[in-house]
Amino acid sequence: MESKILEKINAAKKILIITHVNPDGDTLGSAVSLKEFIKDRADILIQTKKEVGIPYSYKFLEGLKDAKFLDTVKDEYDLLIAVDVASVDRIVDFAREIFDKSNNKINIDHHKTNNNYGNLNLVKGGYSSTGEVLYDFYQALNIKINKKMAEALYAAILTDTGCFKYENVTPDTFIAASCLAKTGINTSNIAKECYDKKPKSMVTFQANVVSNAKFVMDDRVCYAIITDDLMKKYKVSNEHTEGIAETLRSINSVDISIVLKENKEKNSTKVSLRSKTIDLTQITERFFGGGHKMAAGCTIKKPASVAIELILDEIYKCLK
Ligand SMILES: [Mn+2]
Repeated sequence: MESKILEKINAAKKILIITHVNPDGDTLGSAVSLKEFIKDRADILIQTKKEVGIPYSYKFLEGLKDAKFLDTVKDEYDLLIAVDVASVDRIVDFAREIFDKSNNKINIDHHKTNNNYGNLNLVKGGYSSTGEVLYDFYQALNIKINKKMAEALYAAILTDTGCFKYENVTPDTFIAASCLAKTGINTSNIAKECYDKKPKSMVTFQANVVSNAKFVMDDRVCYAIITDDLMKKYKVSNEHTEGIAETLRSINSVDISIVLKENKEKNSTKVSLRSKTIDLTQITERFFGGGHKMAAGCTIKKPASVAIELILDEIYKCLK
């Protein structure tokens, strides 16, 4: 599979590397490593409007500088590579049109729920991150990982493992991280860029959300609802909700934390779940969502007040 993918990359004139909606460090870092490898023939797509821009934590990745956005990307690519995109519905709007039309799609991912939607699929379900999948990809093909690629891959692995904390970490993850560190990248600085660049509004907003969280089932389950009005009040956007579910899960008694982000206009609610012990994919799959065992999500076409009842019903069944 690796050499088939390399053939496709070598044969293509113009390549679009597609990151998933609500981009995280894994999708962006993976994309940057590919861009640094392919160079000028490749563009990275970030699925927001240009005015929203590059997520604040990942501006240090130089490869994102000339990224395309949903309102600036053109239909001019003969090869599409989706990185860390668990399912096609994480590709939206015009990007989805381009994607559905193409017969030359590569899918590189590590989500167990990935259904191999590409024409070529490099999906390794047990891997910590797409960054680690790509690290192996370069190794298998004897492709030299330069410092810029290493920096991006390290950021991808670091963030998708919660700083090497999560269950998805294997001995091979540390080997990959070690080899990347040996290229001479500044690992401490990468961690600072990823975690210590939060805007003040984000931290105060999150403090508000956390302090209004509700606890049920003897404090084993905890949930917080985020409304558009609250986000407007603090002048924050979607990327600033990142980390709330992890904060709630870090409470001693909590098994499952839930963050519900209500979109009044669309009458729908985006649900993010985090768990310490329960496999969440059995819950999110009922709502056509996906993810990993300990971190998963779904979108429910109901207001948050209804969505939480539906989710809690499913959780009660699992916790019983
Ligand atoms: Mn990932």
